[in-house]
Amino acid sequence: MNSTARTKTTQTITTSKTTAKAWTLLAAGALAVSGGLVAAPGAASASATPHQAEHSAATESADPAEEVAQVASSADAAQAFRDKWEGSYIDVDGYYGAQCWDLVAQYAIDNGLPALATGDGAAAGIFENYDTNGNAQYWEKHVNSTTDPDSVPKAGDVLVWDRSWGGGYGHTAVVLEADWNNVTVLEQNPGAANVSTYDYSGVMGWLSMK
Ligand SMILES: [Ca+2]
Repeated sequence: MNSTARTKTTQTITTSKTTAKAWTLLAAGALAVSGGLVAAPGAASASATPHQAEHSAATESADPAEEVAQVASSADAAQAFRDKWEGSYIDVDGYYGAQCWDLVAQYAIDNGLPALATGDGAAAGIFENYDTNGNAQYWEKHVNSTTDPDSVPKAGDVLVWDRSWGGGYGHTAVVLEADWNNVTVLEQNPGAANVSTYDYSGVMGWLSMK
């Protein structure tokens, strides 16, 4: 896993993604407008390849509605969690005081799920042992990519850092907001539940509630 900070900027990624989509739509006789790409009225019927335009539109609009609903729900969960716990010391297991793990465990519990399992007692284990610790039943795993522009966590995901963090135990927190370069989380240890912003150094990935 590459634990170095991402080097590509948001602008680079946006340009790259826009260019790719623009090519598809323009090839189908569509029109790019500022703030997004929208097919020009009548473009499909005037195009030599209307089926390509229809296919593109269907492909891009079928799942996003469902995706938007999930994102909203997940963001709501993150906001509710922050409203309830920011400034508090959370100690779910009664061991070692308010650890980083206690916060994400409480987050799972608040959402009707079992406390996130580590498999080995380390925060990093939440992610490293995903295939065996039981988290797969309730959470979807996303590996942090330094090249895939879609590799950005959403509000409400549980972020997990590698063992370069936390004195070899890793680190974990609840995502409040994220873009390609930075992620803002609610975390604890050190300190009570608090909001911090980081780049992606050492981030192995994140888990999304299924
Ligand atoms: Ca604890």
